[in-house]
Amino acid sequence: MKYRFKVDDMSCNHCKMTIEKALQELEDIELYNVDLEKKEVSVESDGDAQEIIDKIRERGYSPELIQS
Ligand SMILES: [Cu+2]
Repeated sequence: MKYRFKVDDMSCNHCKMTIEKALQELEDIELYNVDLEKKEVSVESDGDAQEIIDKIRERGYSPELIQS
C-alpha cells in the first residue's frame, strides 16, 4: 500500500531526520520519502496507516493521512 501523510509540524531538517529514523524502525516499510518543503511523508508499506501514524506521533509530530 502507498500512503501519504501531511505533517504540518515538521519544520526543519532535524524533524525530517527524526521522522526518517522513526520510519526505519517499522519492519513493514519498503520505501519512504520525507518532503520537508511540502511537509509530506510518503510511505510504501505492507502495514496499515495507523501503525505509521502512531510511530510518527511517538516522536511528537502530528501526521494526517491524505486521502488520494
Ligand atoms: Cu525541526
